[in-house]
Amino acid sequence: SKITPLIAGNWKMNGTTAALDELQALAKLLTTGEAPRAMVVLCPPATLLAPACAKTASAGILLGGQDCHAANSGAHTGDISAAMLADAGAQYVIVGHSERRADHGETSQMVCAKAEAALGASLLPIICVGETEAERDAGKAETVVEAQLLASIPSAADQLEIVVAYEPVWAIGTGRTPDVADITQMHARIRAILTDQFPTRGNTIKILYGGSLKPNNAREILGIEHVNGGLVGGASLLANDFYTIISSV
Ligand code: G2H
Repeated sequence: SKITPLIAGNWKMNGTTAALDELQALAKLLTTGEAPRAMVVLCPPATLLAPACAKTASAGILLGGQDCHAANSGAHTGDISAAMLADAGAQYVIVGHSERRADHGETSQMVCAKAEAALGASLLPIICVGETEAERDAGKAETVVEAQLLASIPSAADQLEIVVAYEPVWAIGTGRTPDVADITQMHARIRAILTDQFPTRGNTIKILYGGSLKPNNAREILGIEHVNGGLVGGASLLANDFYTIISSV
């Protein structure tokens, strides 16, 4: 398709400066091997963004944050703004990951405000949605994802670039993935919603799949229509595994 695929790694709360060696190894694989078809984004802990820049720039690896506050600055102890992430070298930021929604009570309205803040700081937000296992079992997966999409994506998405990540909650870190047919159906549904909501850009918004994407299932999942790349957690921590996934596109 004409959409350039994107593979994003999400290190979550993993990695100290020692992990920069792994990043160096990834950079080496990317510069010595065949040039990947996909764009590569790595979202390390915010503490590693600035030191990661030196390792990633020459290999074309882009950097992202894992969350941002909706405000630019102010009395928000412990939070990080989109402008701060940009200043540390990020070009992307994940917002609304299910772990943020679950652990920090983030609603879709809050996620939307974060995505707007990201766009305001010239970051591309990677906006995450996905149903729980109970919701899927109840036949509500598509309804839940649709409601999350409509409430989480800023209207500016028809003028500015955003990325959507579909991550079924029950597939995250569990080693379980949906059937190809289920991913196919959900991504087609998401594409239809995006095209309907955003007549100008909806057709080109990247829709990533996330949830136990591994070297052994990447080729099949990344080959599905309207899967424009992946958001990789656990398997992005090891350079060889992440590189295998990147090379599967
Ligand atoms: C989903 C994914 C990355 P994992 O959260 O965001 O993690 O690949 O470990 O399931």
